[in-house]
This record gives sequence, C-alpha cells and structure tokens, in this order.
Amino acid sequence: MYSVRMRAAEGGPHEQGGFHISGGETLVPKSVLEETARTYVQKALQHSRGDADFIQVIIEKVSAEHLIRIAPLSVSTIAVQSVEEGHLKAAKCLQNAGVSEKAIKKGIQMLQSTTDLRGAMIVSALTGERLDYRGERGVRATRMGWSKEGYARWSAMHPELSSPRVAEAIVLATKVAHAPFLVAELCWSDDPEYVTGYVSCREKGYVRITHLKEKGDFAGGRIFFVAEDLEIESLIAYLEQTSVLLT
Ligand code: WAQ
Ligand code: MG
Ligand code: MG
Ligand code: MG
Repeated sequence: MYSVRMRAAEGGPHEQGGFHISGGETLVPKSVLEETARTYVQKALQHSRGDADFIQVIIEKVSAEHLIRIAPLSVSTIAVQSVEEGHLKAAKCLQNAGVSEKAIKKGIQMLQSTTDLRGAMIVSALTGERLDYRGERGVRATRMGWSKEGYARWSAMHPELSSPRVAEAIVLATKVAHAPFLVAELCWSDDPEYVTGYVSCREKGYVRITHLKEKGDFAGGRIFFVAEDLEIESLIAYLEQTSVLLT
C-alpha cells in the first residue's frame, strides 16, 4: 500500500504564511496511485476556500505488515434547524462521551474563531486547554484509508452518504476514535459551503449534525479531546504513523 498526502495553500506554502486551502490523505494500492494523486491535485485546484498556488503531494510506500484493520464507526444523523440547536446537540454528545462542560464551551469557541488550521487541535477533555503547541499546523492524522471491499460494502449500506467528503471523514474519525487517550472528536469543515459536522467517539460512533456553522463561514477544524493521563508523543505517533485500513 501507498500513503498519499496532499496539502495546498494560497500565498505560498503554509510554513511561509500561506492560507490553508485544502488537504487530503489516503492509503491505496499501487494500481490506483496515479489516479489518486490526480484527484488530489483537482481537489486543491477546484476548492471553495480559494485559488491554491502551492500544492504538495507526497507518496510513501507503507509496509503491509504494519497495517491495522478496523471496522468503520457506526453512523447516525441528527437533523437540526439552526447552528444554535446544532451546538446544543454537539455539546450533549460530547458530554455523554466524557468531555467537561468547560472544555465543550472552549472547544466550540476555538473552532468558531479558527479559519486557517491544517490539522487538528489536541485539547484536554477536562480543562479545554490546547495541548499540542503546533499552531496553525495542528496534528494531521495520516496513513489511513478504506479497503476496496470495505468501502463497497459500506457505501451499499449507506447510499445517501456516498460522497468522497463523508468517506474521508469516516476514515479519519474511525482512526482517531481508536487512538490512545482519545475521549471524543468534534469537527466541522473550514469549507464555506459545507455546514454539516460531527461528534465521534468509539462508543457512540460517528454522529453527524446537519448545521454546526452558517454558510459562507470560513471557520472550522477539528478538536481531539483527550484524557488527563495523555502521553502526547505516543498519541501523535499513532495519528501520524500507524497505518489503518477500514474493512
Ligand atoms: N487530521 C487532522 N485534522 C484534519 C485532517 C487530518 N487528516 N484533515 C482535516 N483536518 C482538520 C483541518 O483543521 C481542516 O481545516 C478541518 O479538519 C476540516 O477539514 O457530512 O469536510 O476536510 O458526514 O474541510 C465532516 C462532515 C466534514 C461530513 C468535514 O472537513 C459528513 C470536512 P475538511
Ligand atoms: Mg497560514
Ligand atoms: Mg478533508
Ligand atoms: Mg476543508
């Protein structure tokens, strides 16, 4: 298998201050490597966040013996009429997963005020304090993807959800939910036209919430809420290095 990663920015590379446009990562067999790289270049060039002038695609071979196979999280959808209602539902889900009221409030505020984040923020589920010190880069989960049979089965069961965006989000949320020290994840997109987000955790699965921000808003990102006994290096090593294939 090969890990394929893409990141794109406008105004130069991210590390020189460029504005984050798009990113993506997957794990694919050699036979679809070229097609996957091409799809990522197209994704970067046709993005609602802007006109990318820096695009990087990195391809790395991953040895099959270090591959972990996991079943996708179960999926449910909560339809809400407003962002306020959406945030209340998200808060309820996070609370059930073990995130404190204080951390929930801070987390929602963080995502509302973040427009240029490339990875996720690692945040204490107890205090709401950010723990990763990586600024706009955040921590990106990589080396994860669907097995061909796994995706075929999953999309047949969820025909209404078979879009690349949802497929990618399920992969990410499933890998993240199985990370050590992980309590729950909160996500909504930084893409201005996409307002559905989710809360996920191992126990309750992937809970979609139809409005977590207003249309036209460039704010968004991901928060990985973590337990107090966190060993951040081993969490980051799992997120960045362990190869996960959904079955
Ligand atoms: N690792 C960590 N954080 C990431 C990663 C990653 N691999 N990919 C994206 N992020 C963070 C980063 O801060 C992005 O700005 C943010 O998430 C949003 O990414 O209907 O489309 O790809 O079920 O814009 C969820 C709902 C959609 C889908 C999420 O996010 C559904 C989405 P985007
Ligand atoms: Mg920037
Ligand atoms: Mg994405
Ligand atoms: Mg985005």
